[in-house]
Amino acid sequence: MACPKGWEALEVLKADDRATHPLMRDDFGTLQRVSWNTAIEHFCSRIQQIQERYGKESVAFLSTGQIPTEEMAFLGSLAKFGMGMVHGDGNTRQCMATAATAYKQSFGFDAPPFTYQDFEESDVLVFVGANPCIAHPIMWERVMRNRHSPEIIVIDPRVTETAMQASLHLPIAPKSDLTLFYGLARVLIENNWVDQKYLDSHTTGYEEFARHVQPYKLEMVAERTGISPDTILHLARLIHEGKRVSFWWTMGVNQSYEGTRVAQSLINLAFLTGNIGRPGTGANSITGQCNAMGSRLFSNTTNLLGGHDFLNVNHREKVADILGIDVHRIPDQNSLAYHEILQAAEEGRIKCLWFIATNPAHSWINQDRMRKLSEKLEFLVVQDMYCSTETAQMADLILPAAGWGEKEGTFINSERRINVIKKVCAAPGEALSDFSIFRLIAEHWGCGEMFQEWTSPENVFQILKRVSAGQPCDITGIADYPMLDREGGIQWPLPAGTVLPSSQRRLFEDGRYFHADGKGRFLFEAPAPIPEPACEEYPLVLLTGRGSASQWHTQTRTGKSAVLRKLYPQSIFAEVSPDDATRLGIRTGDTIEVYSRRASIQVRAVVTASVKSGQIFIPMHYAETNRLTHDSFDPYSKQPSYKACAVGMRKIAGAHS
Ligand SMILES: Nc1nc2c(c(=O)[nH]1)N[C@H]1C(S)=C(S)[C@@H](COP(=O)(O)OP(=O)(O)OC[C@H]3O[C@@H](n4cnc5c(=O)[nH]c(N)nc54)[C@H](O)[C@@H]3O)O[C@H]1N2
Ligand SMILES: Nc1nc2c(c(=O)[nH]1)N[C@H]1C(S)=C(S)[C@@H](COP(=O)(O)OP(=O)(O)OC[C@H]3O[C@@H](n4cnc5c(=O)[nH]c(N)nc54)[C@H](O)[C@@H]3O)O[C@H]1N2
Ligand SMILES: [Mo]
Repeated sequence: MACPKGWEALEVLKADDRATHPLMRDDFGTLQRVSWNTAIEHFCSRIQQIQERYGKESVAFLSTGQIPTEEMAFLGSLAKFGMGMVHGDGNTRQCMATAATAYKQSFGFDAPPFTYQDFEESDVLVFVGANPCIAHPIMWERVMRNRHSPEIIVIDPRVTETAMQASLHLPIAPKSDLTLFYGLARVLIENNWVDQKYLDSHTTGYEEFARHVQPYKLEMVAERTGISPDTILHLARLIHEGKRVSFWWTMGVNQSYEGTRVAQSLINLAFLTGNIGRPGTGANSITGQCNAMGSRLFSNTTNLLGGHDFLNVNHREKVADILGIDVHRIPDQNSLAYHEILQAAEEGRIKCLWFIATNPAHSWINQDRMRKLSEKLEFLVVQDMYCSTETAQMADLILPAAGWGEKEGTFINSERRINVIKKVCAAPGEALSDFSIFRLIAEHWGCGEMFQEWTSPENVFQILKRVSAGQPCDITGIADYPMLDREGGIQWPLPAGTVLPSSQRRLFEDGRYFHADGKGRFLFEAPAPIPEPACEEYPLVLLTGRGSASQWHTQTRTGKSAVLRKLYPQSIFAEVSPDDATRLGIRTGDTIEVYSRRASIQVRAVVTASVKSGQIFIPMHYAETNRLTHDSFDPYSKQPSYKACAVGMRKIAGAHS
C-alpha cells in the first residue's frame, strides 16, 4: 500500500553480492570458496577446539529479530543445549529490549496489549519518539483511515514527517521525556483526572507514584523540556477528554539510557487514566524488526524458550521435559547482554563470535570499538544473505543464507500476530536457509539426535506450541500453518480448546495482569543525567534514526534496488538547523566535519528547520554514523542509547568550491 520496500523485496534477492557459496579465509587472509562440507567441518572443529581450550563460555552467538521464529528457536536451542554455549544475544537488544523489559516489570510478562485496529479506533493518539510515517508506513495508513477525527500528538525533538501530519507537535528537548510525563501525570492527578476505580482494582503503587510526581511542577517541567506550561496543560486536557486514548512509542524511547523508565512513564499514564484493555487505548510499543516479537519469546537468548526463566529450576525441567533433553543441558544462568559479550571479547574472555542475520560492524554503537574486535577474536563467523556486509568482510568464515521469500516459517508482529511466510523462489547458488544450516551443524557437531524432531519449520512450530503451553503466550490452540493462513494470522494467546474469538484481540480486557497478584505496577525513578551532555567543545546533540521509507538499516538489501536508490540521498548527510548554519557559515550542500570524542566524519550539510539549534540529525543508514555514537546503556534493558551524544561541527568546503 504505502511502503516502497515491498515493491522491491524480491528484486533485491537477485543482487550480485549475494553470498552463494561458503567462504573461508585462507592463510594469506583471502576469502576462498569452499564446499559446505569443508565449511561445516571447519566451523565445528574450530569451535570445539576453542571450547576445549578456553571453556564453554568462550564462544557466543549474536543473532537477530529478522529470521523466522522456528529458525531463531533452532539456533538458540542448538547453540545452548547442543553446543554448550551460555552466551547469546540478538540485535533485538538494539531495538526492543527496553519495551520488553518495561512490559515485563509493569505487566509481569512481555506483552504488548494492543491490536492494529486500535490505530483506527482511538480518538487521541500520542506518538512518542516514533516516526511511523516513514518507519511504519502501513500502520500510519491505518491512522489516516481513523474516522474519529483524532487528535494526533507527536512528541519528538525533530519536525519529522509524522510531526508534520500531527494535530499537535511537542518538540521536546532530547532525553527530557521522563520529566514531561511525570509533569503530565501530576497535572492529571491534581485535577482529579484519574480513573480511581481502575487504579484501586487493577494496579499497585499508585500512592507512591502520586508522591513521586509531586515535585514536577509545570514551570520546572517546562524549563527542562522546552514545552510551555500551556501546551502541557492542553495535552493533559486532551488526554482527559479523550474517550479512547492510546500511547505509542518506538526508538526515541527505547534507545535511551533511561528508556525502561520512560516506557513505564507512558504505561503509568495509561493506568492512571484507565486507557488500557479497551478499543483504541493502550500503552503500545511498536516493534522494529519484522520478527522482533519472535525473538523476544522464542530465541532462547534473554529468556528460556517461550518466555521462561533460565534461573528457575521448574522452568528448566519443564522445557527439558517437553524437548526430551537432559535438564543439565539447559544453562542455569542468564546470558551476558550484547555489550557485555563484546566487552568479554575485548578482554579476551570470549574468543569466538557467530553472527547471524545482523550487521553490527555498521549498526552497533561506537562502531570503531566493535570493528577492532576482529583482531581480538580467534574465530569470527558470519551467516548472511550477502557476502559484502561490513561484518562479513571481517569474518573468517561466511555461511551463505537464504532470505525472506526463499524459505518458510512464521513471524510474530507488534500486535502479537503470528503469520506464515512463504517460499516463492529458490536461493541463489548453494545458499541454504538458516534452518538447513542449523540442521547441518547439529549433525556435524554430534548432537543430531537431540534435534531429531526438528526436521522442518512446521515441525518446530509444533514443538514451540508445546513449549508455550500454560504461558501468557500460549498458542496450543493454533493447529498448523494452514490454519494461520486461513485466518490471516492469529494473535497470541490462543490456548487449546478455545474457539478463535475475534481477529482483533487486546490483552487485559479484564484488567488482570500477569503478576501473581493480578495487578499492574507503577514503576518510576528520578531522571538520570545525560551520559554525554553537550559542552563547549562538543556543543550539539546528535540525533540518529531512520532517514526515509526506502532505506532499511545498513542497506544490505535496500541499497541493491535501482528503484529505491532513486528515492533517497546516496551519501551521508546531516540535518543542520538554520541558526547553527548561519553562525558557522554553512549552506546546504557544503561538506562539513562532524566530530565526537570517538571519531570525526565528513558529511553533506542539509540546512533545515526540522532540527532546532543545538541539535543535528544523521540517519543510521550510512556506515559512518555509528563511528560517532557514545556507548551508554539503559541499566535494566541494557539497550544502547543511540539517540543522544555530544558532537561538534565545522565547515570543510563549500558546495561549489
Ligand atoms: N524505512 C524504514 N523503516 C523501518 C526501519 C528502517 O530501517 N527503515 N527500521 C525498523 C526498525 S528495526 C525500527 S526499530 C523502527 C524504528 O522506528 P522509529 O523509532 O519510528 O524511528 P527512528 O527514526 O529510529 O526514531 C524515532 C524518532 O525518535 C526521535 N527521538 C530521538 N531522541 C528522542 C528523545 O529523547 N525523545 C523523543 N520523544 N524522541 C526522540 C528521533 O528524532 C526520531 O524521529 O523502524 C522500523 N521501520
Ligand atoms: N545510530 C543508530 N544506530 C542504530 C539505530 C539507530 O536508530 N541509530 N537503530 C538500531 C536498531 S533499532 C536496529 S534494529 C539495528 C539493526 O541493525 P542490523 O540488524 O545490523 O541491520 P540490518 O541491516 O537489518 O542487518 C541484517 C542483516 O541480516 C541479513 N539478513 C537478512 N535476512 C536474512 C536471513 O534470512 N538470514 C540471514 N542469515 N541473514 C539475513 C542482511 O543481509 C543484513 O546483513 O540497528 C541499530 N543501530
Ligand atoms: Mo530496530
